[in-house]
Amino acid sequence: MTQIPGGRKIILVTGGSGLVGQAIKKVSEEDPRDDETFIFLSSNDADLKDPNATEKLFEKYRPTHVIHLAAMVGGLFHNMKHNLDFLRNNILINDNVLHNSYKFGVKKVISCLSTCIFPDKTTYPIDETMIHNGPPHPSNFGYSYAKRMIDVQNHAYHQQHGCHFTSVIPTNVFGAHDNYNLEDSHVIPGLIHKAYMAKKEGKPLSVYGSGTPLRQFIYSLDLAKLFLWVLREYEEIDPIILSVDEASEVSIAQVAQMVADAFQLEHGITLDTTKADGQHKKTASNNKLRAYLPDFKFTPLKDAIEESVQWFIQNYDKAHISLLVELSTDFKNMVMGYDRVHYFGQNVVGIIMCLFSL
Ligand code: GFB
Repeated sequence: MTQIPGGRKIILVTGGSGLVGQAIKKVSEEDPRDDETFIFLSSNDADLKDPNATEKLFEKYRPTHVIHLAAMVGGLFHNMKHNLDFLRNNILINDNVLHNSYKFGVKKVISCLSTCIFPDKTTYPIDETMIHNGPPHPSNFGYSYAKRMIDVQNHAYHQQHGCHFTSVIPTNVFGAHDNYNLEDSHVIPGLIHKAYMAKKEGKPLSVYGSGTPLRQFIYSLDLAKLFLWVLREYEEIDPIILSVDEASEVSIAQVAQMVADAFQLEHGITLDTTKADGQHKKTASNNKLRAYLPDFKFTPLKDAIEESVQWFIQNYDKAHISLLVELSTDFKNMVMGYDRVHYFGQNVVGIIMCLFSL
């Protein structure tokens, strides 16, 4: 085990440029500790699917602690199309990060799972003891089995080498710096992106599916505060669910209405029932968390949606939006001679296509 003089924590955050990573960056800067130094990595720093590149990273930073967020992630529709990639990429990333954490004597690793990994056929509410009790929902079995393996790896490293690797299981996360790509995104960033365009085009917000599925949504900033608590205080190898209370569970239609209200949409929402609903519900118990933190205050969902919408509007130009999806909408508009200036300013490829269309 590497002993760091003065007990300083060097905390490596894999996937540090994404939704949860950026929230941990914000919260850790607002609540700094003298003995903590955070290093936020992005996929530009190293391809964690590559064992040699991962080893070089650990060699370079010699972390004492790791918050492991890096993963192939995505919403229902992305999972349904890429279960094999989700399985293989996440297994490779997780094995490289955990094995190098062992080799470099990392004192603590916190990996991030998700409540979608729990069995689909189960009793509710779901709790931490049920993680391996049967197959996950077929829409995301690749991601789910790869993430379940982390819990198995954590116990194996602890049993054989005494390592202190643990994991947290958040419910659906949302907030600033999300992925707004309409094909790959989760539901809330997808709705925020579509509401932004509906506002611009004076149209209703199209909600995929029946709107009846139920979800517990945790705001990225609340999750970040809980990650810092786990880093500093949580000593178990067993995972812990990080979720809002069961009473805060809402339907997709209810959360879509909150997004529409935040944009003050005038044409309401429509349901596109040609699209899948996915898992009907994955109601999770946060009793274990509440036993540790009975007074933790979660941001009310409506307020968190408002803040997330304002962030997207103010950061639209640099938000993670897929170019192709953007082009098709605007290309149609451009061809109809609308919004030309916006087009040229934004997209190199757009310019080429413009030139092509002139
Ligand atoms: O966040 P989401 O994509 O994934 O939410 P899951 C899907 C639910 O939202 C479905 C509805 O019921 C969709 O029909 N929905 C409505 C939309 N409009 C939209 C939209 O514009 N985009 C999307 N994406 N959904 C994921 C797992 O499950 O949960 C992942 O597949 C991960 O692996 C994530 O665990 C947290 O909540 O169904």
